[in-house]
Amino acid sequence: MTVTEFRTLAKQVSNWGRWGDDDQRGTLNLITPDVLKRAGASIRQGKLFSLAIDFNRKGPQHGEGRFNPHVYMTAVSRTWGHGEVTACMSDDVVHMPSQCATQWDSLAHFGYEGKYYNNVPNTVVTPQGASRLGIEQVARAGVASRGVLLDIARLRGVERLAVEDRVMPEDLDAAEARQGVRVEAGDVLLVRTGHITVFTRDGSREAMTGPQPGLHMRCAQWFHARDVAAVAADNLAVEPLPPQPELPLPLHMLCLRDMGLIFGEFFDLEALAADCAADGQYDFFFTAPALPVTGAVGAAINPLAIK
Ligand code: UVW
Repeated sequence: MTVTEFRTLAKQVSNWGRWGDDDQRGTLNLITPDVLKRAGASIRQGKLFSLAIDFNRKGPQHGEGRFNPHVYMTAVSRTWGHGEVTACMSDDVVHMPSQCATQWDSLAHFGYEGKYYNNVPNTVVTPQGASRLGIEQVARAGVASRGVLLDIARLRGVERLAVEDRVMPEDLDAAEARQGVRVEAGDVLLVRTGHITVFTRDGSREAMTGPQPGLHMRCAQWFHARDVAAVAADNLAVEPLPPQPELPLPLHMLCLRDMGLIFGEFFDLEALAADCAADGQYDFFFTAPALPVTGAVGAAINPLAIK
């Protein structure tokens, strides 16, 4: 994929101005009351799946930069009261990067050529946080909709994709056809590569954060054509790693900056995918609210799929 192709794609998928020049919610605007009602109707069996990996010191981060969560106790079973009945109370502090495990990227997380979504200059992000497009925008929009899982590993008949594999738009079409489901406007799309199992099953942080399979940048066109509200996957960056110096993380650039479409990463889709394969229901109610932390550019989350 050349830079020229990238620029052509960027023009095709741009949503700048679509919901107004001041819009900060991007494709989350596609989750309309009708979409939410349809989402509710996709709870048909009463099964619930948590799609988060565990948040603890044994998480996938290592090396410089991002680190794994630390829990510090600020009160350890402290005794309250002096009478016959004494109470005990514990409090804590959780110290972690927003992007250390299962997460949303806000629209202030990734841009290019000095701009974030909707022509917002990158100077809105300062050491104190983002004054526009922060995660509070995602939090207030909610992130609850119909979710659809497209299982690309199962489509290709493998446990997980190989490091050099790319998910192309044609794979998304083929998975829909095989699974008998269609991604509609306002849906949250979950894509399974199986890559998370290098960490959850094999315990390799290096493989989890190293070279890995992911969605090719041409998938941006597919997301745009279908009016997807958000996209999440079971790898580190939705798209393949490592980034190429001449075009770093092109799917991030096209989706977060040009479309205003947020990414969910480090989703553990294994149990959900096995259940979907068993019962044939690949759509569900999906919710993954972020905490409205003013100015943060990402959020740790516990996404839920309810069938
Ligand atoms: C990077 O910032 C590299 O990616 P992510 O959105 O996956 O956290």
